[in-house]
Amino acid sequence: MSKSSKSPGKASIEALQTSIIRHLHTSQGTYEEKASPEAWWKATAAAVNESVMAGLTDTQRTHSKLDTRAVNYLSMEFLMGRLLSNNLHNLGLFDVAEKALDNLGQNLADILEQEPDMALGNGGLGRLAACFLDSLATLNYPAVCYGIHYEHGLFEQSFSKGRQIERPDDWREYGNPWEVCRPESVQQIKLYGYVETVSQGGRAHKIWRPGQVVKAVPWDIPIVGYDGANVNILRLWESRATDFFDWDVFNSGGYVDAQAEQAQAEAISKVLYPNDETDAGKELRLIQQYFFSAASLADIIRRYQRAHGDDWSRFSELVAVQLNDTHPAVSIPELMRVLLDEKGLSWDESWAICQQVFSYTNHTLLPEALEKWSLHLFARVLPRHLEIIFEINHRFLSRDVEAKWPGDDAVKARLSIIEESDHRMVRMGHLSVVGSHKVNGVAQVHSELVKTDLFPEFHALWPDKLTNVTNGITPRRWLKACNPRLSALIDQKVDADWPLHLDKLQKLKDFADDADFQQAFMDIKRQNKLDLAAEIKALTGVEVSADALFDVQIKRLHEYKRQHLNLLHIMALYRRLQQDPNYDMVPRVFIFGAKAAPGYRLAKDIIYAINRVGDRINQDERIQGKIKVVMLPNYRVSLAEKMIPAADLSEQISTAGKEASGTGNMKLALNGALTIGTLDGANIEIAEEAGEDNEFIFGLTVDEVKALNQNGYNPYDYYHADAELKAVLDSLDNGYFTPEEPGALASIKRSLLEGGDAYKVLADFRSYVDAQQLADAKYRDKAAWARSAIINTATMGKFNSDRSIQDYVDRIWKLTPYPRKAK
Ligand code: 26Q
Repeated sequence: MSKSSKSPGKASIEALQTSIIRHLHTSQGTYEEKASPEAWWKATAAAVNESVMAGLTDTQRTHSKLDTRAVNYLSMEFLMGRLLSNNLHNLGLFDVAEKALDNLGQNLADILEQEPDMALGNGGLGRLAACFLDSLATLNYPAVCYGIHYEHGLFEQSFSKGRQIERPDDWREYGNPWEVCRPESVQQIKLYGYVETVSQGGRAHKIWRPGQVVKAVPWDIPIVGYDGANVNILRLWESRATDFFDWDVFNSGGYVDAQAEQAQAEAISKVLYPNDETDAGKELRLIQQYFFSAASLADIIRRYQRAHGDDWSRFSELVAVQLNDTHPAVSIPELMRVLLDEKGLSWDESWAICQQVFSYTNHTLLPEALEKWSLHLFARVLPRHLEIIFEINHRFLSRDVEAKWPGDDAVKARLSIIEESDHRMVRMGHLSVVGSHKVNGVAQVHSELVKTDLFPEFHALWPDKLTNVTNGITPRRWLKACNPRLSALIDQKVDADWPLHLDKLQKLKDFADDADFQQAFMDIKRQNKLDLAAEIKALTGVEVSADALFDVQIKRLHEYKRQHLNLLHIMALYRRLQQDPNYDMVPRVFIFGAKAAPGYRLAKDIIYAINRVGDRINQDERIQGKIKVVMLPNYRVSLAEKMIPAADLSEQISTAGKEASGTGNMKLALNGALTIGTLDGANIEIAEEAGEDNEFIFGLTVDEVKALNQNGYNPYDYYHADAELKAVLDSLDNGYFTPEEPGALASIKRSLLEGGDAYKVLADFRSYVDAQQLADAKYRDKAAWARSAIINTATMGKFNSDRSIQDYVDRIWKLTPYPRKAK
């Protein structure tokens, strides 16, 4: 396999060129003079697919022949982004393709832009799953990843007069060259209905009579590991109607009509829910969860039985199932149901298998994000599963909990899988902890809080169950592919195999004080900033200077992530400039990217505020361009790839204790941005690696936030004590930025004062402004800034998703790598 540092061979260029032309002629039905950029993209993808599919066949044959233990990664979300560039890099064909297309009079970069993002996720959790796919394949671990084949991924965002507008995402509108439909592996999924108890050989046997059956159709997307490694499968389920119709059930009154039922079946995989960190409790969402969990388990069981028939003794030896948050937690009662009701195993045998097979990753502590389902809804959609959950709960409380805390009903109520309130609920987090052998948080501090605050009694009961696996990101996409200039410099200074051994970047530390290297490093940053400046101009019409400090905050819009704290700082600087146009500050471009959940009013108001304040500032000639504010529309993976290499400063400013990990923080630091951040999530570990001298840490700690809450937090204290803060907040509701609509930004001020400021924005404001001042001062010292930027890149080795996956493998999944057969 050719590495990018070697120049590609003539023979491989010609072979790819021939293949592209063949696909242009024979699959696209067009020719060189006439082909659209889209046809070139598809022909190139088809040519690349020849290598992809060869790798897929080798890998799958090897894993099946050797009957390997595999992990099955279940996730409602996979935020893949674009695949062509990634596949070219991982196959070592990027430079080959560049030359081949150049010979054909085409530009690879333009062709890559034709590909729509595969945006089947909201944010961090979905992108983490995508990085893990890359690492699992690269490290040659047998893995199958399962999710939903959404027809519409995360909505497309635009702004109309500063307000967010959502439009449906149509990523497959013109076909997707990467996916293969596998009709031979279709599954039938039951829903609704009732449970019948029949006596069989003296034993009560349960039969679920469903009210509806839908088809789950699998689409496979090959996942190419780096440098000749395995090609694994991402299997996404699409829902279709069946002709199943149970008159018994529907005669009793549930029937609407056949057309409506078909539409309902096909609605299951229609659209990704655009909320993150809030649980809407909608029936369709529960059905989505069950639909893909049941289809995936049936698929896992089918593969197992193909080799082992009805011998269940080796199931837990060969199968690991990872639950990406509680979204697939209904898999636990589903596996119980299949083993008990369909395969005839005993309760104890089935339960032992479940606990050995499942493990669960928690991604949040926010109470509003912890999933709960109403018992009524659950009973209607999944009647048999609710019975099983009751039985799991009964045995758990009367054996495990009773043995540890005899007679303690209060602890039983707290640990119960069923929340007893006027409206009884199934707690999916509790179900996941009880049904798994390992539960992990996603950064050190988060995992500690899972033990002490979220599940303290589970931790007391099972001290070895709760653990940490710090998140990571794939260096292939998030450095090699997105930042080719810096990658080439690292190839020169380190070694070309750093994408497989990110710790090797430590060597860059040796050059941190070398003036020539600093120059080279910052020249690259400047080039990347020029590229982004052109993109900003194209997307927003705003002109920005590459000499300014690029201050970047990119993540979902949420109060706890505190984009409005960033905005208050911008408003404070603007106010200083208005009072004194010669106010001495380093020119800055504040760059945002964020989507708000369509129903999250305040988040949308914050987007509006950033856009309106930005418009005003960008147009104000008195400030001589010292501040520019832009919010780029439709933030997504492919836009992140353009923004991250150009960032000087990385905004990681969540309220301490709220951001489980963060992964954008890792991507930005790896590309040489300095972090301004709170001691939250993985920021803490990033600061440990890079050293606090190379960052701007500010704000309350987790313990200080807790203390403030206990002692009674009053945001008015900060409002009255800080004249600048007061003036800035007042300008939100005096119509200063929106004269035609004076109250338009008032909701933000209201949430921070009357609303109680749940996320401590006012408490952290002054400390944040001070940290920003330090960043300003440091940026004036070019050598000091360059040194810190280099050290950031050099010390991010820990945050390689290969390391995260190796942690899962060693401590949870216990897998052995199997390289695909010799190439
Ligand atoms: C739940 C119920 C109903 C509808 C939607 C949801 C839902 C969907 C997505 C709840 C949460 C999510 C996504 C959460 C998420 O992305 N969490 C982030 O996970 C990252 C990877 O571990 C962390 O780095 C981030 O800190 C965390 O916020």
